[in-house]
Formats: sequence, C-alpha cells, structure tokens
Amino acid sequence: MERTFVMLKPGVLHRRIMGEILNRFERKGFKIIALKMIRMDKKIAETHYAEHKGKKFYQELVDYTCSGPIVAMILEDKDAVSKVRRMIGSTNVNDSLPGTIRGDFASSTTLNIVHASDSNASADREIPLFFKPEEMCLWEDGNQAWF
Ligand code: 3AN
Repeated sequence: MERTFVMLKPGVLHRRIMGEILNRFERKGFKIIALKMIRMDKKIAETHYAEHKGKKFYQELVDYTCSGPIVAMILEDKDAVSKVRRMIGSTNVNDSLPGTIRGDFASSTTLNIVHASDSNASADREIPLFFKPEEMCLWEDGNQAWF
C-alpha cells in the first residue's frame, strides 16, 4: 500500500467545499489514516514550498497557505500518489480538466485549492512535516457484517 499527503488549502474552508472534496476521496476508496485541521505557520509553509523559493508566485503562495485553516490528511491505497494526482488535476488551472478537483473548483494557479504529493519521495518528506507518527490512525477494513 502506498501513502500520500494531501492538503486542502484555506480557500476550501472559506468556500465550504471540504465535505465535497473529502467525499470524492472516500468514494474513490482511499483509506484516510490521518486527518486534522490546522493553521499552518510560516516556517512549515516555507519548508513545504522550499523548492519554489525565489519564484514570482512564492510569497503569495506562502501567504495564502497561512491565511486560514488548512485540512491535512494522509490517504492510503495502491498507487495512492498517482491516483490522487489524477483526481486533483493539473497545476495550471487553464489545463485542469472538468471532473478534477482543480478543474471544478480552482480559478487561479497560485490559489489552486489543493496540494497532493507528486511522488513517493515527496510523500515521504511531506508526511512527517505535518504529522507525528502517533497522529496516524491505522485501521483495517472489518467484517462487512458489522456495517
Ligand atoms: P503541484 O501543487 O501541482 O504539485 P507545484 O509543486 O509545481 O505544483 O507548485 C506548488 C504550488 O505552487 C502550486 N499548487 C501552485 O499553488 C503554485 N504554483 C506552481 N506553479 C505556478 C505558476 N506557474 N504560477 C503560479 N503559481 C504556481
């Protein structure tokens, strides 16, 4: 099983679409093994987006992600990284297709609503930045009769 890190950026809460987005991940069958709402501090945002330091959108990106609460989560599934990336759509909002999260909800590339790890290496770097091991809740799909 593979794990990936997903972050719903502040615009999601402002627009009241958190449930809609979580619903898409659940319908697809991902197992949510960690979930929390936090206000990101500048240091974490700068570490998370370190590769973009110096680019013209960097400051707006850091300011935006720190401007309100974010929802951080770890999703687990076979090929979770690539599956989630397909569901969120292209980085550039002009290219993100209808039916993807960015294609349906984002109107700006910098403020593009959602982040998801783009590789296993990114997931391995991002997960510990946002979650302590004890914040993960590992669970098994139980006997169907219980539900
Ligand atoms: P992704 O989030 O799709 O992995 P990255 O890692 O290249 O894309 O960029 C991180 C974030 O930086 C994007 N989610 C977006 O908010 C912002 N960003 C990336 N490229 C641009 C760009 N060309 N113009 C404006 N904002 C950008």
